[in-house]
Amino acid sequence: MSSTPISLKLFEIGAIKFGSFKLKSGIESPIYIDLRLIASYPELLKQISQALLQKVNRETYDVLCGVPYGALSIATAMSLQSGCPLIIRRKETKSYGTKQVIEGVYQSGQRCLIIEDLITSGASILETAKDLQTAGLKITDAALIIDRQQGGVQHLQKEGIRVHALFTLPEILQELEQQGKLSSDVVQEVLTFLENQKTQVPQQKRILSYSERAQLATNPVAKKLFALMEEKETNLAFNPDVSSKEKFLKLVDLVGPFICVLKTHIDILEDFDESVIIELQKLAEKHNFLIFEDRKFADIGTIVQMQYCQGMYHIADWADITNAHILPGPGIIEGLKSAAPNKDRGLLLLAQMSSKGSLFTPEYTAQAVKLAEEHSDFVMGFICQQKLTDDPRFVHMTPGVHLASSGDAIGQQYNSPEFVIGTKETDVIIVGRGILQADNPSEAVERYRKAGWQAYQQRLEPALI
Ligand code: 5IU
Repeated sequence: MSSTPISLKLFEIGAIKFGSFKLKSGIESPIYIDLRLIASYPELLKQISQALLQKVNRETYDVLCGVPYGALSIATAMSLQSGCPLIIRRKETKSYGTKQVIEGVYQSGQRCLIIEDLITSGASILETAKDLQTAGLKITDAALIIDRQQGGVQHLQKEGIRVHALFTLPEILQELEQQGKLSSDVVQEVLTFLENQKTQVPQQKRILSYSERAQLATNPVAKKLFALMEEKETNLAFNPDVSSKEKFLKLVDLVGPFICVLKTHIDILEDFDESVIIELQKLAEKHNFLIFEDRKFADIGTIVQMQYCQGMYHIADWADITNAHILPGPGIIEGLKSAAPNKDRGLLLLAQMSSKGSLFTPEYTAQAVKLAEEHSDFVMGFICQQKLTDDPRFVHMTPGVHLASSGDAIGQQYNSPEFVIGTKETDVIIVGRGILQADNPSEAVERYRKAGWQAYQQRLEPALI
């Protein structure tokens, strides 16, 4: 069997088909490639993995990692044949909370060879490379079976990754034609299709720093926040969800030097009186942080106006930031905005929640982005679980962050600071119990600050971003 060319074998098992196929994008294609079928043909899998191992100098890597899922079996077969250890990248990290994105044994600084079945734009390889890099691995090479010749190799080259492909798609077509499996008409049709499909090599995105975004922000509180984050080197927000004002103020004084935002649920305090606000404002001045009352307004414009400015708490008087659900429509934003006309105030829109079974849908989240764009003088950003827009003016703040736990018994789901800032590309981590319930909260607050800040700095580095 190993004497049969791999390309012919791929055709024989139906991993490469010719005809008329409707792709996910709706486009009609004269060719269809599904290399996952290889896993069902052990001899072919062996032949392919041997060929891939021969393609890349063994001196250039320490571990192997297949892009999930198509290349997992290939990478495993390569590992078995070469004795080179394998690591696995999880694709669905979210539902696993703080569990590792990368499974297996490896050390920071080791070189990882990425294995893939097919390359089109290179996006899947880059995504895997980014997770591996976040885990401290070095990525210089990727080995794969087929290069569709649609820009992916050049894209990866720009990002510092050399691609070793067993075949280009035109080479396979030529081989099949020579073997009498394809007519020259079909070959020509497929080549023309591929030419028309050529993807643009995407421009490398440059990540803006917090201070650059301070210049661009259209809301005054967002401007202040971005600037102070850079100045204090912190993207950590803390919520001391405790019920006594004494404990609350003590904690705030303790964490103040390490945070950019202090998030409150003022109605949790059992002994609330005006002195809390006076002391809180003094501490905000002393330690240079902003105050965010996590009030989650959800009523019609006129009611939220009153809830924001009146009642026991007079939130608009002391909270730089508050937040609102968009369920009632744009009136809630207009109501809150008109309630604090002469103050620098910012509103965060609730676009996603961290809790299990949350009813937020992608369409609803997209509406939050649209409303933010339409009210960018007052709306400063989002409470969310991932970056929602490339618009640099908006701050993305993410609750549900913990270094040691994956959730609580009543629905909270946690991710790590590295995952939230590095992979999900949000801006601020919101931490409560991770610090509050730590044996040593003052040590924990610095640990969270450092983890969040390092993830941000890594994101700013141009390579592979
Ligand atoms: N919070 C969430 N998830 C959300 C939203 C708010 O946890 O989606 I919107 C609040 C609740 C709590 C804080 O005040 O963020 C998280 O605290 P812990 O880190 O202690 O779970």
